[in-house]
Amino acid sequence: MPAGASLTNPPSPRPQRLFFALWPDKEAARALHHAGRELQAACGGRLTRLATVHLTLVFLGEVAPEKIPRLERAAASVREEAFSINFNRYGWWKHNRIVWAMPEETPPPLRRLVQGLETALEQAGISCDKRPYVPHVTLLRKAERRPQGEGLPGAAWAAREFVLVRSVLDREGAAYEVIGRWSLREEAESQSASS
Ligand code: 2AM
Repeated sequence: MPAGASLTNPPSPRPQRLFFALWPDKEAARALHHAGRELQAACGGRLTRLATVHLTLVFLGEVAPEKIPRLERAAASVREEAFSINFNRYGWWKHNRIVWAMPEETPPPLRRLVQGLETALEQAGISCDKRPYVPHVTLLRKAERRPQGEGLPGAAWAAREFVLVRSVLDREGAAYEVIGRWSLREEAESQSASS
């Protein structure tokens, strides 16, 4: 038993690193992973694994496990329509050496989804990253040179649900586990809800 712990007063479970995200279908994941591989040839760096390609919506950071039910209720209160995104811009951030894919234009339902989640979390008393939202899929980390992304095809992605993800660091980088999922409304459903 670790020093300081006792049977009558067990140590509280460890905080978990969590974030809300969109997870791509197989085709979109493959297209983005392929783009990452092409870009890697020119700019080096570490390629995001196919299984971990994702779009972060809201980053929560370390969350105490007892807050998770509240977090889930907040997520369930967010109602947004399904939408599609076309990741057709490739570029990098020099300061953190990330090579990314972005949509040329952010779809309004994506922006509303992020704002809806942030508001629901705030009302539930759960803090999250407050920096302005920049939708991006990280394709490479520790890139050595600026990418030349011209001529690469875009990747279309149909978002039908959002997920809550736990991130655990392992020897290969971050391993992600989906611990909750919520559907976005299909068009017919959105129309009948708004009429
Ligand atoms: P990144 O790919 O740009 O690093 C899991 O770490 C996910 O959360 C990644 O998509 C990562 O974005 C994002 N993330 C990590 N730390 C973050 C932070 N402090 N603020 C916002 N997003 C963060």
